Amino acid sequence: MELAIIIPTFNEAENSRIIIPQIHTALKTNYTVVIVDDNSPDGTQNVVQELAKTYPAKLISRPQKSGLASAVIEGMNSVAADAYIIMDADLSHPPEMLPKLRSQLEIHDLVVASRYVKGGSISGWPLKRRIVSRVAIMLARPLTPVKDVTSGFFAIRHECLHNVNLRPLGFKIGLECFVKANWKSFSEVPFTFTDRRHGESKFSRQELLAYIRHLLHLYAYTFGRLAKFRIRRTSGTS
Ligand SMILES: Nc1nc2c(ncn2[C@@H]2O[C@H](COP(=O)(O)OP(=O)(O)O)[C@@H](O)[C@H]2O)c(=O)[nH]1
Ligand SMILES: [Mg+2]
Repeated sequence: MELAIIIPTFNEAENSRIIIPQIHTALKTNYTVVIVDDNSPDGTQNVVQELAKTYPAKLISRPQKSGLASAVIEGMNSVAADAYIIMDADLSHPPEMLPKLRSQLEIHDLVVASRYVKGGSISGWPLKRRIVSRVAIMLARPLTPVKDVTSGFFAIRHECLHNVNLRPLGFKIGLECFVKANWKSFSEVPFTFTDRRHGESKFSRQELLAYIRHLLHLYAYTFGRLAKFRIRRTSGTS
């Protein structure tokens, strides 16, 4: 199975220098790292181009900061792969988990690295961010059986996204895929999320508002589809 590891970056020069070799140590073969960078002023692109001489890495360069979700979608559209693994650059998502995600992809269409199943945890987040995360998860509960709905570390087979219209809204491209993609089986594997050591978080109050808008869109999408399905059944068409 050929994997594309999709990593959105904005000002992640230091982390990119660390994560690309770590991914290679974890996976060795049959993968390409796709870094989608939004013209980071800290020289992320130079670092990636330099490392691409040694490692299977590809840089997608965008002219300006345009959001995490749209970067991931652009990354997925830029490469041919049997499956994608989406992760952050900041080492919160440990590359040592990648072999586990790859082996689970042989069994399941969707594999989520999860902070909220037995054995998963979060290290280094202040209480406020933990509470925000819990509330965010509760609000999305009716949309998907995935427990860690806001996880940004997940793997999905390419075929599950065929004819799926992913909207580049906000930060939570995982939730967008969990709700809309055509997956038949999924698993959640526990991991410990560690807060970033280098660089700054791009998560902001604005992203929280974008999350609420995203939820409204997904509720309309899910329950609109359900209503259409019911109408079709009662009127006898298929
Ligand atoms: N290309 C791109 N990457 C982004 C953008 N916003 C965030 N990222 C990247 O998305 C990942 C997650 O962002 P991060 O700031 O760590 O968010 P947090 O973990 O929720 O605090 C990191 O690799 C960021 O560099 C963006 O607008 N464009
Ligand atoms: Mg982070």
